[in-house]
Parts: sequence; C-alpha cells; structure tokens
Amino acid sequence: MSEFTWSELDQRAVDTARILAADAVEKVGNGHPGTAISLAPLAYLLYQKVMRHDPADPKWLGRDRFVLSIGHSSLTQYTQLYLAGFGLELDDLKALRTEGSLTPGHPEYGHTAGVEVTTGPLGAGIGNAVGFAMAARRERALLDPNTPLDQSSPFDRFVYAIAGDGCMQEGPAAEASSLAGAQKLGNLVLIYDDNRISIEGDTKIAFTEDVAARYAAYGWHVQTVDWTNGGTGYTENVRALFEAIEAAKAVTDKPSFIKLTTVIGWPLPTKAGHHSVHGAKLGGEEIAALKKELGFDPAVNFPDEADVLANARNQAAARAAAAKAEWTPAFEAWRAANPEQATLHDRLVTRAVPDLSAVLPVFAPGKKATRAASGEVLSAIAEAVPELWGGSADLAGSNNTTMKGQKSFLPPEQSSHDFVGDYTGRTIHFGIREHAMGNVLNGINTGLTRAYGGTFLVFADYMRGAVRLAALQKIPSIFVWTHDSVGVGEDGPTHQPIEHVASLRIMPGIDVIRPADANETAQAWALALAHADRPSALILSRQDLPIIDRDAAGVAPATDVAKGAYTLVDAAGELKVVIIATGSEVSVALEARDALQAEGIGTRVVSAPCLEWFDAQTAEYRAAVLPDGVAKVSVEAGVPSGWREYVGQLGEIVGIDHFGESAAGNVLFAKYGFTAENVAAHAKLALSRLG
Ligand SMILES: Cc1ncc(C[n+]2csc(CCOP(=O)(O)OP(=O)(O)O)c2C)c(N)n1
Repeated sequence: MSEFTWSELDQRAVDTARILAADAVEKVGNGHPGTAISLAPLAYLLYQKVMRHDPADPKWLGRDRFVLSIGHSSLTQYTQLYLAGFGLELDDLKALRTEGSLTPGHPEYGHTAGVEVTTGPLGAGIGNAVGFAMAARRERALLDPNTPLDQSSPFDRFVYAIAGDGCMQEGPAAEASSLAGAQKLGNLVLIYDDNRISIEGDTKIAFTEDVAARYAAYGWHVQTVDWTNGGTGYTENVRALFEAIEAAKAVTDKPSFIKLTTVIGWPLPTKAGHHSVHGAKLGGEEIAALKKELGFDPAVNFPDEADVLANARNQAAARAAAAKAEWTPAFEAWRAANPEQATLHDRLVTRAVPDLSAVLPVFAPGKKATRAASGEVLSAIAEAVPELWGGSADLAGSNNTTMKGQKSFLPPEQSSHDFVGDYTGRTIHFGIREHAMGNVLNGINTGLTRAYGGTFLVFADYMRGAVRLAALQKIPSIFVWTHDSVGVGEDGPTHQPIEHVASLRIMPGIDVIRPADANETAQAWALALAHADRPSALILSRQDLPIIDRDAAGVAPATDVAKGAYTLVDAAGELKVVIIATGSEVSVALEARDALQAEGIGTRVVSAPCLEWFDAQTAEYRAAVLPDGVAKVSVEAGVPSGWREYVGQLGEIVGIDHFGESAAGNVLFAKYGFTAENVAAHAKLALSRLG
C-alpha cells in the first residue's frame, strides 16, 4: 500500500479548486458548481495521490484511465487538469462554457487533453469505464501473453470512474455494472458520490434502493466511506477514502465500488446540501462567504497562488517521473522479449489496418444472408486483424458475430458448456444489454484494439445514445445490426425495423452501410475497419439474398462499394431509368431491370450500400451515377425519408411508411411492393412524368 500524505498545500489546492469552480460558473453565469465543490478532495486525491499518469504526456500508454461519468460536473475534472498541469490554464477556466474554449460544458474527448471520453449523458461513463477495463485485459493478453497473470505487465492499468445519483439511476449503468461483475474486472474502481441530491432535489422521491447492496449483488467488492458521519457532522476524511481506494486496488478478482457519502456543495456556508447548487451560479455573497471560510480573500476572483500551483504541478510531475522510471524499463524489456507483439503494437498505435484484400472471402454466385456472409468474413480476417474482437447482446448465433475457433473473453471460471474462455478470448458476451454494449464498445475503441457488437437492427434504438456518443467522438466502434427489414418475417412488427436505417442516416458522423450481397458485405467490413476515425453500422439481412455474379458481363466489382453508390449494371441501350436500391432490395431492382429492359426501357441499377460515402464523392461522380433527365426510383424496405434527395421531385420512392406485421418475410415483401413488377411500374410512372 502506498503511503498517504496530505500537506497544507494539498488542502489549499483542494480549496482553490472549489473556489475556481464557483468563480468559473459565476463568471459565465451558468454551469454546475455544487458537486465540483464537494468532490474537490476526491478529484484531487485521484489526480495527485492515486492515478498513474503524466500531465506532460496525456496519452502515455502506461497511464490509468479516468472517467467522469457525472459529465455535468466537468469542473471536477477541469480544475484538476489545471492544477496537475495537463495544459489547462487559469484563462481556460475563466473561459468555461464559452465558444471555442478548452472547457466546454461537459468534458469532450479529443478536445481537452486528459479527457479520456466524452461524458454528459448520465450513466454512459460507467459503460465506457467497463470498456476501458476490459480493453486493458485484452490488450495485455494480446500484447504481453508471456507474462503470467500474477505478475505485473506494462499493459496493466486501473480505471477510475466517478458516478453520481443520476448515473446510479440510469439503466445503462446498471447493465454495464452487471457485466463488469460477471467479467470480474478487478482493475475497475467506481466511486459513487452519494449526495442524494439531483435536479429535482432530494432523490428519495424516486430513488430508494440500497445502491451498495445492489453492487454487492452484481458481484462487486463494496466499501462505504461516509463523510457525513451518518448525518451527524461533516468530516472530509480523505485518508479513509484513500485507504478504501487502496483496498479496492488490492482486490483483483472483482470490480470495486466505493460509496462516498457527501453533502453537495460542502462547505458552502448557506447553500451546501441544497439542490440549487447542482446547476446554477451561487451568487457573489455565497462565494464571498465561501472564500472567507476557506481563508481566501473574498475580493479576489480566480485565486492564483503560485506556491499552490507549483506544488500541485511539481507533485504530479514527480509522480509521473517515478511511475515512468518504473514503467519505461518494463516496457522496453517487454519490447525486447516480444518482437512480434512489439511490431503489432507499433501498428496498433497508428490505427492502421492491414490490407485485407488477400484474406477477404470472395463469394461465388448463389444465395446467402448478408449476416451469414458477415460471420464468414469475420472468421476469414480474424488472423490478419488480431486486434479485432467483439460479440453480441445474446444474439451471437443470429448476428453471426463469432469468429470461428476463437475463445470467449471471460474469466476462465465463467466458461459455460457452450463457451469456453479466458482473457485472451475474442468473443465478447455482452448479455442482453444493448445500451451498455454500445458504451463498452466506445470505451474499448478509444484504445489499441477494435471491437464490434451486434444485435437486431430494431434494437439499435435501445443503444442509440451510445451510437450517438461514438459518432460525436469519432470513435470507430462497429455496430453489427442484423435482421434489417420486414424480411425478419414472423416475429412481427416489434422485430421488423422500418424507420431505423433512415433514422441512423440522419445522425452525423456515422457510416450506415447496407450491403446488397455477400461480396458487398466483405467490402463493407474492410472499409469499416479502414475508417478508424468514425463509427460504422453494418446493416445485414436475416434472409438469404442472391449473390450477384460479379464475373458476368457488365457487372461492376464489389470493390465499388467504397464509392457508396455505384452503377452495378448499366442500361442496355439508351438510359431511361435509374433504380437505386440498398441491401436486399438490390436484387429486386435487378429483376425489375430485366422486366423493363425486356420492354425496351434502358434501365440502370445503382447499388447504394452507403449514402454517406456516396455523398462524399465529387458532384461529377454523383451526377454521372444519378444523371439529370432520366427517371429515378429508389427501393428500400424502410421509410421513404431521405430518398427524395436522390430521386428528385419527379422520381418515385418504393418504401414502407407503416409498421410491419407477423407473416413470412417473402409474403410481406410482396405485399408491401418489393417486387419486380411493382418497382417496374413505379419506374414507368416516373418515366411518364418526363414526357
Ligand atoms: C441521460 C441523462 N438524463 C438527464 C440528464 C440531465 N441531468 C444532468 S445532471 C442531472 C442530475 C444528476 O444528479 P446527480 O448525479 O446526483 O448529480 P449531482 O446533483 O450530485 O451533481 C440530470 C438529470 C443527463 N445529463 N443525462
């Protein structure tokens, strides 16, 4: 156990952080001062006494990870990033929540050095932290396989997360915490700020369970530290908290939960404990009184005491130097002893994926569901992309997310009759927890490895918050969503996505890829992996689809998927009609083309697996694929939204603007108009408008 020290300068730094939080919110006129004030000792303790990190090298591989799941309390983190010297200065705190500042309302990944993940949607951070902790185990297993588990590795690290009452009430946090228990993530320490105040005041109006007991039931190691002494008086017992954290670190076979009971805004003279301090400025009088109480000059805003700052920054730098003095030789020794893994590591750091063209399967003409093709692709590329891992929210057999022959990622004793695993495994069992799966994936995909997660497309809604966070942060999570239309069939409207593809397309920053056949699916995987700067969605069919014969005369190669939309088969004779289709509807479009060509109507079929990629092509390319002056018809088994843009005012949209029903998929396809005859009829209608 490392020794606890707490000097007067440490205490002064904590009090400085409180005042900076109060002053920063007061200056901009809005923000969340309360929790930043009461949690300043916890945050300072983590940043200055507990966590391994280097403010001068915020991306240092050997660092611990920190997640502020209560993102609204961003000042809890910003004040520590300032004190420790991560690059934030007093002017940045003064610019809190203003345009272009490094101190936005909620911490933003990729924007402020030291912020490991964007938080704000409550509870999501817990999933990110679980992802960080899982990633640490897998990165170690992948890169340092020869060090026995009871010995330390340069890839070991701890993950610390701070949560509040809001996070503890949110479902995704419960999902992720339950998973962490099953995963026995001994490298995860979650500290719950039990202040029992949220925006509507006392949480007892909606939140009464014993949270610590719940975490114990999840299989976590649970401790409590009560700074309110059972409500009898407040003592900020930082040593007790430090000792609890040290005890948590010593438990390596369970994640650790520390319930820290606090009073929001303590030690504000009149407002501590009141919900008004959660998200509003405090007022000059209260802040002056706080400063007085803490021994600061009430007339001075943004106190700038050189000795306090120097002490904090020197302490952080000295701790970093000591940590690196230990870590760097260990890392170099690992590198020397593991040349193959070192080469892999050096590639993973660049996020480059090897050229997969030699290993991607080529599917001969026939029939195959794109979900099945996806599974075959995963198995085929597994060896070439060892950083890739993933799984499903209990639908692996349906989503085809398991790479053949790969073990499960599990504590060995959690192996089942069906799935055997350890921490070298590459198959993740997320359980039936879609939202947590998304947040876990986002945590993993900020690191060295790449992870995917699958469920039915209709349940993308259950995880949409996490998908949005991936897009917002440019994290390359890969979402595998199968059963992509009414083609699902008998399970009925609850399981038949209608609006989902369109609703995902309107989200900025994510590539929505709906391949037409097995070979487009192979290309889709290669491209999703190559795009390491954004998330991707693979939208796959449950039902078999014809595999387009790419060797037939006039059929474009599947590599054209990279263009987003491309002429799959051009018109014979003069071009009169363009049918643009995605996924399972491309084969319907090809049949409609046959019918139209038979009538002498020159028809082109455009396969459009990814409209985001198509939109990124030059205007000339787009106009060449979808020229003016010809009839255009779109065909997609989902809501018509979005297609007007591609077919124009005179074009036709074949879609579904109502929910589905329980019946065989092919019956519904016919009933809802996804037939060659109906598409051809719409083509003629569009053509007739051109006169
Ligand atoms: C998913 C989600 N729902 C709602 C909010 C809005 N919100 C922000 S803070 C907050 C209350 C949080 O209470 P608590 O976690 O106790 O934080 P504290 O009051 O202690 O700062 C709410 C409802 C949010 N940020 N995320």
